[in-house]
Amino acid sequence: LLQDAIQKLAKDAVGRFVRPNQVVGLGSGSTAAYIVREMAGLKAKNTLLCVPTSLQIKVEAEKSGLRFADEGRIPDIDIVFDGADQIDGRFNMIKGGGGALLREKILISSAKTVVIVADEAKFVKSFSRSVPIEVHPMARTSAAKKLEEVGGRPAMRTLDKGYPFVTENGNIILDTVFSSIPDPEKAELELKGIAGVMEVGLFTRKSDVYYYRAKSDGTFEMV
Ligand code: DER
Repeated sequence: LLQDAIQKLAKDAVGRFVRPNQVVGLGSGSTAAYIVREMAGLKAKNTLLCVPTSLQIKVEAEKSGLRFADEGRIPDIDIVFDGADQIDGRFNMIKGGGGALLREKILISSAKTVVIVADEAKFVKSFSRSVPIEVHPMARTSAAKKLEEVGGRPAMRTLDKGYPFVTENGNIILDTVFSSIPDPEKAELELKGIAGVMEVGLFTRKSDVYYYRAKSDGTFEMV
């Protein structure tokens, strides 16, 4: 039922927001993949230029027969579709569960319009999960120490056999638990200031963002 809801919302979002000749940013994750699959059926598909944020979504876009823009087109992103790991009551987001947060934030910060698609479980009053923090491998210990000094509990993200997860930028991710994040905007800036931190999975609300919520009863809503 939830999959049906995501399928329906993807159809609605693509129909409502995608126009011919757009440069479209593609966020990563399984929910964003529904959007990309929906784009396969667009009549104007060949007029679009896409900018993927990971190999995962790039492969989905290739399967959908989509064309790609040169990354230099980043300032011209008309719209970006992306998922999220948590969305709080003031529409701040935790992202990075898929490890693509650095490229996702580049697109989201430059796109004219942002469309976030997420299932209802992702919408919370206040954050209740770790914050993915992308760190240069050289700073894996020094940044972890600084994160502890500001009250975080960092843990290097590993694959199932204990191998460190490495992002497409060659960095590691420290999933960091904070007891509370009263001011996500301030926290984002403070954490970004730690040497070796390449990106922080806190995305504070910017204008022109639309949120789709898929519900387990098979329906969806724009919030
Ligand atoms: O990495 C991210 O921020 C992604 O948006 C992601 O974590 C959401 O992925 P999902 O749609 O597969 O839950």
